[in-house]
Amino acid sequence: MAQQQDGTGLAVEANFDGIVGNTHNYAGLSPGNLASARHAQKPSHPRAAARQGLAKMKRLHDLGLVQGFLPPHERPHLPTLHAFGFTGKAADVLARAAKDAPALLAIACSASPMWAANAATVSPSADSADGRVHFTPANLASMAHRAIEPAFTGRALRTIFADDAHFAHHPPVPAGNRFGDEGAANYDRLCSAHGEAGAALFVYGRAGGDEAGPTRHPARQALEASAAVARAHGLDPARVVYARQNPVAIDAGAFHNDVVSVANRHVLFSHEQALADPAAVAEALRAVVPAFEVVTVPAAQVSLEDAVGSYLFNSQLVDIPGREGMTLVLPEESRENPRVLAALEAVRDGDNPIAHLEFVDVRQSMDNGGGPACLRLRVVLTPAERAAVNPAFLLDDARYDALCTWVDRHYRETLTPADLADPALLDETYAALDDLTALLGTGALYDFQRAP
Ligand code: SUG
Repeated sequence: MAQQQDGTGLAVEANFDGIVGNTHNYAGLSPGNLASARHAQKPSHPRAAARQGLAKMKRLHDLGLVQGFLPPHERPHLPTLHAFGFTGKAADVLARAAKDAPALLAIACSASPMWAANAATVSPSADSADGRVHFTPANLASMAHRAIEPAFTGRALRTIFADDAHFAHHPPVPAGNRFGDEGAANYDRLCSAHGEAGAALFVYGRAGGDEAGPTRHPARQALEASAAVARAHGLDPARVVYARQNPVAIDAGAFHNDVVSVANRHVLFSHEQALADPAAVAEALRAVVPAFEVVTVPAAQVSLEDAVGSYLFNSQLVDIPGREGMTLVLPEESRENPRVLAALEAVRDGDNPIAHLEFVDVRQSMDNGGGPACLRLRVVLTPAERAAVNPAFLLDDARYDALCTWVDRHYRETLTPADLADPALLDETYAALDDLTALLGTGALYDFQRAP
């Protein structure tokens, strides 16, 4: 009862999706991410990509969920190109980078911050020692184009979750490939209700100097980084479970665990081969959350290859208000593979808490290896915490319309790799972001707006 009176029993999981940036492109920057490699150098469609992302947010908002968003990052990011030694007028910087080091230009232009699951790890107030919501931006140390994200991510999170009474912000875990942190893409929280203390499940691909990792593709998440985040957030060690990701899954293209698992409250929906030792993990989780339940899809039904190709596990497992049973929000691609669709229908119709399937079109993101779950950062909020969120970053019908109009005004329909050096694209970025910060009332948020 006390839980209900102080409002914590009414805590909800909000989703903050990354708005797709106007330079959304396919540069093949992520080894081990098979979709990124497959689509490298293909033309992209930034306007469609951003509209698909907004449509997903609107769909979840209309279904009754709390939906927020994170702003796109400034790309091309001139300070990154300056740091690589390209100086002078903006147009010259872009032209010389394109000629001498196109890979560096691609790094400075990637719209990868759209995958908000990698933005940070977030611990709800029910789990932290000081009763605040804790945020640690991911250092994303293992991929150069993503390692430039944490500084702005931290600034954006502090802008959205500004109230110190409710929100605590930590610096990223010191970088270095051995301490790679990929944020919430390798973190799930199991609990009986969102407002009650839960179990934090951190999945890692590498640990210390051990050699138990994958052999073909990089393991991005380090155990040491997860442990640092758990300490910084004041999590109770008795409620933290560390689990090794199955190296076979990483080698099959599951570069983050959220490609092969997703959780909601007491339920983990997972591929049989997602974790190295699923039985031990289930036992550890059940010790903290007695109602813990795992819904496993056997490899005999859906191979890892089909799982990675269709992203059925990169779905959002949510409670829709007024609906009995949980809902999986899945990418369209997962109903195009007959084996995957059959497995999903068996789950929906089986004796387990998952009862509904919803499909969304996020194909532009999918082609770079990002499904519905990659696009969102989960933040559990009590009513008081929700009231303390900067309301400009919460989606409602009017905000959705305004963002659609903004995208249509500023985003190109098509972008090719050669376009990244076009100085007009930089001008378009600055005009778009100036309009966005005016729309959101943030004042100077971006580097180019703050430059002396
Ligand atoms: O980090 N793709 C992203 C996809 C991230 C998906 N996120 C989660 N699974 N949570 C990545 O590999 C590709 C960019 C390019 O190749 O242009 C890219 O960064």
